[in-house]
Amino acid sequence: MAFPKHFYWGGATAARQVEGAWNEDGKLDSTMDHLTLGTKNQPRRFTDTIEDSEIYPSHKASDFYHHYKEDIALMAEMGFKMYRMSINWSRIYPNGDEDKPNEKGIEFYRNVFLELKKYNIEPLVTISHCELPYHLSKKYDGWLNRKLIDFYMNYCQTLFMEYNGLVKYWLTFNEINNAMVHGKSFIALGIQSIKDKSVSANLNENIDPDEKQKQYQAVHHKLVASAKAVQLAHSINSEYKVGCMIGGICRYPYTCNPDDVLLSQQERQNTFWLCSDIQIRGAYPNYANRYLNKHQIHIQMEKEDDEVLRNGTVDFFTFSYYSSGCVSCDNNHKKTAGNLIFGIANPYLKTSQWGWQIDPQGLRYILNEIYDRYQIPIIVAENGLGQADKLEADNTVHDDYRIDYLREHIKAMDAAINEDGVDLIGYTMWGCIDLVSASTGEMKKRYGFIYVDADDYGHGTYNRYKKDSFYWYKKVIASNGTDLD
Ligand code: BGP
Repeated sequence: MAFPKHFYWGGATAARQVEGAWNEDGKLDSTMDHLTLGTKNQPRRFTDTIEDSEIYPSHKASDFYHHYKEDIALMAEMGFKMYRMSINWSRIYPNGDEDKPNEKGIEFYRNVFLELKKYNIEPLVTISHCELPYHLSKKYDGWLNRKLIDFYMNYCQTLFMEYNGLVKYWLTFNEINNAMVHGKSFIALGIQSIKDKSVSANLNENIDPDEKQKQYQAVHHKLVASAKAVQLAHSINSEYKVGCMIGGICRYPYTCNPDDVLLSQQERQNTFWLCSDIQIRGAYPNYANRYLNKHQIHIQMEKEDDEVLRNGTVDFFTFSYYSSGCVSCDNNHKKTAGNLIFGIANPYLKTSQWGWQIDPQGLRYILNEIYDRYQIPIIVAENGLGQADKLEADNTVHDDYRIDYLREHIKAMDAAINEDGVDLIGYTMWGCIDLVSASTGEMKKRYGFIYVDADDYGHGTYNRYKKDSFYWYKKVIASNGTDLD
């Protein structure tokens, strides 16, 4: 069956993982520029100063900053209709709290958007993809400080004005719910409040209670900022469409024991639905109180917040989806890794090289859950397979494993649209060009259709090569999803 006529086929990246040029043309360091290289088993470390003996993968990343024309031409060759990218806040406002933006930063993204326009590729722009100007983290303690709302609004105002006519689709925050799930706290909190200054591929779900209180406060500030940004965008251009972006946490009850079923329902409410319920329905849901009371979390709110949240609901839903996991009252079961999800392994599923469970059917399942709840358009903003690739002597990469993964997920979307009636309008495959892994900092955990000749240590030519999946995706797009062979 065919996908809708104007389906947005495309790919996705984030500035901190693809751009590099971390201190060029007026840009200052972002929080992510302080994260060292890790591995599957060794956590990345957050350092206050940049240490000579360490490797900081975001500093060069895939060097998109200097290759964007070539990279966008390759996306166009595949037939992309949409490119999800993010803007590096510290390129536009290097410190985050200054009055005037950095013109060179503004110019860079304008050039990127013009390049996309040349090929009729629609940008989907994440305003804040898990990073902050480092100064905001250090001086204000990040999103724990309500002042961040004003700095963010200033940044948004600049983007909405400068790129009026070049961008239509915006996302306020990447995976805004991630602070509810794990200890990647510096994404929301500033460095003053972070106790465990490391990021690990096996994230720890047991957040310290004091930190939990701070996380929820910080997320509240982000939710208010998001709602204000939606209103601002619509007031500047009524054609602007602003979406939420939720980390896709799909967990099943491990057994039909009612205790497991109830627990999995509560987990989904607390970790998956909480933020989108607020961003789409405009208020904290009833079940939020149960969770907040249980953990003695008290969110400090201002008088205006209720109204701001009510009036700043988003236009569409986006989420990331890589894998699924299970929930059980019995903690003795085998655990699994995953993007944001860890927890109990599902015996019916296989895992990727990095231990993430592969579950295409889960994508159809969660798409139905989302659409039944909200009835607004949906974009799968991230989905893909991180795997080590081998560049052959003739510069080819035979990545049939990636093609298999993507094929099955595209079939699941097809069924969700054509059999279940879900209003899915786009698919931006994650890491369309190889980039630095968020959880480990590795380059060798590759997602792309386009191979970037660089290793974990920044060695390599940074030349771009087309993988087998490149030609395959080109065919998928040209046939609007009917030719998946
Ligand atoms: C999501 C992030 C992305 C991306 C992805 C894959 O949480 O939004 O930035 O990195 O996960 O994860 P990883 O890079 O750890 O493989």
